[in-house]
Amino acid sequence: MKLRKGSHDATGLRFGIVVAKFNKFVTSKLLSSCVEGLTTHGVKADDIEVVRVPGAFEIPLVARTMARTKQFNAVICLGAVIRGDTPHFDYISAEASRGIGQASLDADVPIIFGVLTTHTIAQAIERAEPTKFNRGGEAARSAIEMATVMRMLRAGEETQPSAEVPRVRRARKRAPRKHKA
Ligand code: INI
Repeated sequence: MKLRKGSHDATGLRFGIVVAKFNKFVTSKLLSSCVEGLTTHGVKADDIEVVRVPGAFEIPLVARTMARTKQFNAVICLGAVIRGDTPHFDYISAEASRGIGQASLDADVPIIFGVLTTHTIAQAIERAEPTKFNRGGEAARSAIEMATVMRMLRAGEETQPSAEVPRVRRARKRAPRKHKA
């Protein structure tokens, strides 16, 4: 059996981030957690390039353009689309998700969907909060995992069995045996 899976060691990798300014009170938190997630896994600050766009609708074009430069091992998209009283939410969120997926396939580079789509402002805040769902940090980890697995696939390498973390089976605690007197 051949096994290939990404790692979380991002040393030497380069990342692009596209972040929407719309709902900045949420997206600025996503951005800081994402950058922190990348740097704690070994990415140098100089190897991260951030581009701001007006809203989530504008993310796919910029993500695709960045990815097509081939200067980045992965591109991360960050945004927050929050439902309002009109159908606007449905158009923006559908176009952002479809466009980001398409951009990744077109450019042949991992592009990560770190765009929140929520019913309420409270849900968005909760998901951007580093101490709660921390979707910014999660997007960083997904980007590293995809960048490393794609590098491996392209080089035709395999994950060494020793790199696998063995599952530790916990012994069930037994009641002490009663000894006959
Ligand atoms: N953009 C977002 O990123 N989030 C939203 O919640 C949002 N809403 O609700 O309108 C939003 N709209 C702006 C949109 O992304 C574009 O920037 C705009 O339509 C110009 O093309």
